[in-house]
Amino acid sequence: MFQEIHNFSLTSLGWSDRWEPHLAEYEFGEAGRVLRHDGTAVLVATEKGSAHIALARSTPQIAVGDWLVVDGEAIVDILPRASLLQRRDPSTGDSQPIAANVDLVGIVCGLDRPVSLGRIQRFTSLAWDAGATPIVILTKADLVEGTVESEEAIRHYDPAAEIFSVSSTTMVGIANLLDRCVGQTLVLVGESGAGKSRLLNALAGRELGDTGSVRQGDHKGRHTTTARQLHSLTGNCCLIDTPGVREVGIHTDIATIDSGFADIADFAQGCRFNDCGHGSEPGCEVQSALVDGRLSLERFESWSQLRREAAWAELRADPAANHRANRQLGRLYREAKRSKRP
Ligand SMILES: Nc1nc2c(ncn2[C@@H]2O[C@H](COP(=O)(O)OP(=O)(O)OP(=O)(O)O)[C@@H](O)[C@H]2O)c(=O)[nH]1
Ligand SMILES: [Mg+2]
Ligand SMILES: [Zn+2]
Repeated sequence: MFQEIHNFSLTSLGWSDRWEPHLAEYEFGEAGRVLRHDGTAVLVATEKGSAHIALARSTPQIAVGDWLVVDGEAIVDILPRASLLQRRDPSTGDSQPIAANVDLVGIVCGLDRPVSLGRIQRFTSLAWDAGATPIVILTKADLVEGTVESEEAIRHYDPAAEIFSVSSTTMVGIANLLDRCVGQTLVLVGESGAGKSRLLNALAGRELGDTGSVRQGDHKGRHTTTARQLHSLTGNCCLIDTPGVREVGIHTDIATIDSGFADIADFAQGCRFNDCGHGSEPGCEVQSALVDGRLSLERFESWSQLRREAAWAELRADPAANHRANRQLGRLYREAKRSKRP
């Protein structure tokens, strides 16, 4: 039975015209969005309310944010996804879905600890790869003198970064961020203790997510949030809170990495040789951009690093391409070694 705990409209759950033709293909059933995934059951919201639906062994992998066609308490199908954010398990190489049908990936960093540019770049790549737009959210602005330095460090690394500095205690920047999220589904990712759940509460204007304290000294969080959950906020914004993760594995390919580094791709267009490795080749525009400061060394190195990781990921995903990938890897390593030389 559907419990009438909320009066959901499909629009408030993120429904839009784009889904209509997909739903129209089904003779019966109605649309419902997955709010939570408990392993053996999903919490699904339809216009009638929300209900827990047990998953059969044959049910395909469902992610929070998925749109389902449900008939009573049966899952008929999953509507084709507009985007899928997934992470790669660093130990097994398997990919795990984080959230489906997200428009924005909010990369949350607490200003009470050093901002990790590497982590931001990894999540940025994951977001583009998912088919979503990354935004960087610097929380706890109330705890620091100013946010400009951190913002500049991030922009130095990624000139196109969209950055929101906020405080969930003084509410500085919250209205601005809410404006950005109208009509969109935003998933919050980042380290434990970064302030994701507190931010959810600040954006919602009520207590939806549990928040926990951080340890004195190293500011590490306590993994307060244990499950991903989608919340419907005002402005038809849907927000998915996630448990903190420390390491994110790259699950993407070289072309996607490059699409997040359009400036480097532009420079590469100017290289004398089509297959320039951007090392010591004559007429390399990337190297000259490094020399005259149009491109920062940090950004170039993170691009090289992510490309190597993507090459590994491609290799794991397709052992048949071993030979080709090995040769490519060898070349990437040689390039990286060369680029490290002053
Ligand atoms: N001063 C201040 N403290 C904040 C702010 N945002 C979060 N905090 C505090 O930081 C601690 C961690 O916040 P949470 O929201 O629980 O962090 P989280 O990212 O959800 O952590 P996990 O659920 O473990 O992944 C809590 O003590 C919050 O009160 C902020 O803007 N300003
Ligand atoms: Mg939390
Ligand atoms: Zn070059």
